[in-house]
Amino acid sequence: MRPEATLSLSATTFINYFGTYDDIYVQEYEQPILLPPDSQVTITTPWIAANARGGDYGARLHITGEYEYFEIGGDQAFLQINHSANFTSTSSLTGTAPLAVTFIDLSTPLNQIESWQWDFGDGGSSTEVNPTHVYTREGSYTVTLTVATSQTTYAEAKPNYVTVIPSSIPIAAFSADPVIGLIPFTVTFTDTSTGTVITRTWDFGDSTPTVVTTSVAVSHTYSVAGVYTPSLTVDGSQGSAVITRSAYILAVAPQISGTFALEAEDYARQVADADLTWQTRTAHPDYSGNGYVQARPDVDMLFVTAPISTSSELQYGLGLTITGTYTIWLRGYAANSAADSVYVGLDGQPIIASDYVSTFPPDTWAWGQTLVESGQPISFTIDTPGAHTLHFWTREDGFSLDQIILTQDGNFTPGD
Ligand SMILES: [Ca+2]
Ligand SMILES: [Ca+2]
Repeated sequence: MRPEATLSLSATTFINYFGTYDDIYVQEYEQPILLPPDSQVTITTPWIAANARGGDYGARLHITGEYEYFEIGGDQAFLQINHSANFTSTSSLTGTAPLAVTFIDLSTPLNQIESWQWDFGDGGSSTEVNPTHVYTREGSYTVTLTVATSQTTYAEAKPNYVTVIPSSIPIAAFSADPVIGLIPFTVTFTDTSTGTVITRTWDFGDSTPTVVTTSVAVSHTYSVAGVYTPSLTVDGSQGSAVITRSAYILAVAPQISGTFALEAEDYARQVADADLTWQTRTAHPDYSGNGYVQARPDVDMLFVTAPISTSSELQYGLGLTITGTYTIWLRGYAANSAADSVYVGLDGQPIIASDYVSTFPPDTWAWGQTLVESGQPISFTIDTPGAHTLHFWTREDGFSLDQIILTQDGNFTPGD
C-alpha cells in the first residue's frame, strides 16, 4: 500500500463541524464502507455545505484526486471514490535497446489499491507498484496497468507508450569545410557516421585538446601553417569507431612575395595511385634542401598514359595573397632518358589538359618550364587572394623534381 495523502480531513473534524453526523462512509460501487476515524483524504476545495440539518437536506463537496464528491444525507455522509488507473514514467520513452523505463503508478484511490499488475507489451510483466522494465527489442509497445481494490479491478492501457528504435554499431565518417585555407581559418567538421552515435570526440591534429560533443557539427580554427590529420571517435550504445583522415586539412601561410621557392620534397600531401609513386630520395648529388622526389620505380621507359586518374599526385599549399600571373619553374633531371616528364596542375586540374613538362637533361639538374604540346611556359593567373594547391602527377618513370619556383617577374631566370 502506498502512503496516504497528506492533506487531511479526519472524521472527527467533520463531525464536529456539522455536529450531527456520527460516521463518514466511503461509498464504493453502492457498497458503503465505514471510513476509519483516522482516515485521511485529499481536499483542495473548501467545504461547500448546504442545509445540514432537518428534513430533506444534503451537501456536495467537490474534491479532486481520489474522491470525486462528498455527499451528505440523513445522518450519514458519503464520499464517492474516484476509481482511476493511471501511470506515468520518469524515463525517456524512446531510445535504442536496451531501454530501461521506470513506471510510476498514479492510480486512485491511493490507499484502497491492493495489487498492481503491469503488462509491458513485450511479454514482460510485474506486480511491483513502480517497476522498472528493460526493453531489449525494437518496436512500439502498449503498456497496461491493472489495479485491484478489495471490491473491484480497473485498468489503463497506453498504446505505443514505449518505442525502441533501431540501434547499430557505428561506422565512423566525417567531412570538413573548408579543407584548405589561409591561416588563421575556421573549419566546420561534420560527423557523417552511420549507426548509433551518442558522443563524438574530435582530435583536430594540431595538438590542441580534443573536443567532446553530442552535436553533429563542431568548428575549429587553425592558426599555424601545416598539414593536419584530424580524427573522430564516435561512441554509441552498440560500440565505438574511429576514423582518421590523413593530411586532410591544409593550413597555408600567406606568401609575402611575388617570387618564392618550394622544395619538392616538402609536399603537403601525396595521393598515391597505380604504377608510379613519388619517393623522396637523396641519391643524386647537388639537390637543394633535404632531397628531391622521384617517380619510382625507375625502369627506364614506363609511361602513364591516363594522367590524372592513374598517376600518383603531389600537392603543395600556396597562400597566394598577391594577385596576378605566376610562372612556374621546375628544377629536375631525367634519370635515364631525356624524355622524362611530369604533369603540372593547379587546384586539382592540369594547367593545360594532358600537356606536360619535359626536356630535362639526363643526370644533370636543370631548370625547365615549357609545356611540350603548347610550347608555352607553365603559368596561371590569380584574380583574388586565397589558398590554392599546386599539383604534380607522375607521367614518366625516373623523373626527379628538386625545387619549384613561382614568380610574377616575367624576366626572372633561376640561378642554377
Ligand atoms: Ca624514364
Ligand atoms: Ca629539394
